[in-house]
Amino acid sequence: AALEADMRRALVNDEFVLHYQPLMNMDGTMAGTEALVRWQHPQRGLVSPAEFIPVAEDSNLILPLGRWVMHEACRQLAQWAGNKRTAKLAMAVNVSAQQFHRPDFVEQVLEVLTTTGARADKLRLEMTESLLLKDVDGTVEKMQRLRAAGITFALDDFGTGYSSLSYLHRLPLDQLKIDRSFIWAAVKEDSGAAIVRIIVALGRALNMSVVAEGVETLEQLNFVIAEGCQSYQGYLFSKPLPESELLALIAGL
Ligand code: G
Ligand code: G
Ligand code: MN
Ligand code: NA
Repeated sequence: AALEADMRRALVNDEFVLHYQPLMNMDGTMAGTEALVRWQHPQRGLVSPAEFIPVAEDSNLILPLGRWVMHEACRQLAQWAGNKRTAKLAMAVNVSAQQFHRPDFVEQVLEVLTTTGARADKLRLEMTESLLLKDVDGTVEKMQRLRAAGITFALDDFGTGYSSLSYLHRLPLDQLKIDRSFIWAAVKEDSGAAIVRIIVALGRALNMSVVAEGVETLEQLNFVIAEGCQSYQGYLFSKPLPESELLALIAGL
């Protein structure tokens, strides 16, 4: 509850910031970035979302925080559109279940696009298996409305939740992100490699591009390239960065 009150104060004081982790194509070009929120706390320094997102999700705070993230990511996306070096980048935003299942979620996102001038076809929403399976009919309906505007969808942390393969084909997903635990296991155990292979085949069968998450070593990168992943994220290329550092990185590519 102390943390919750502190977060309310932080929202008012504008203490949250977004960092951006590159999503890399296998040819070395940058496909886009994933926006990841951090809390620039006046006393505690940079606080990880692993610490405050679960607290925000247990209260209603995830709603104003999620709105702030969506707005800030789209503002940044619109700004990048005006620069040759960054114009092609897509922006991925993580969406919490509470946020998505609000009745006005679709209108909220469309309004943010209008307000910021960001292009819908550059915005990708990342959602987890449990979020998507909560109310499949309602979920599909919302996704289709957002999709009609040009927004795309990624299934995040794939393999860690309770996926139901029977529902997966009903969801209009564009991208499947393999959870990092499988990428790490893949170069350690035969069974891990087999799981990655199956997930890539599943993605291909369902017409989704497949992203390897948490790539930390060249061995892992070579493995996921060989298995047919289309892109990757991970510390091997870059951790999530403040915008200024991301731009410096892009300038050096
Ligand atoms: O950036 P980092 O790996 O520390 O993030 C930790 C966790 O917090 C991840 O599961 C990530 O998805 C989640 N997270 C980061 N930013 C956001 C956000 O803006 N919204 C939501 N819902 N989750 C986020
Ligand atoms: O749950 P989600 O996939 O949205 O969370 C992304 C999280 O993964 C972020 O907190 C980010 O910092 C973290 N991350 C990204 N790449 C790597 C990596 O290569 N290794 C580790 N350990 N974490 C990573
Ligand atoms: Mn994510
Ligand atoms: Na993920």
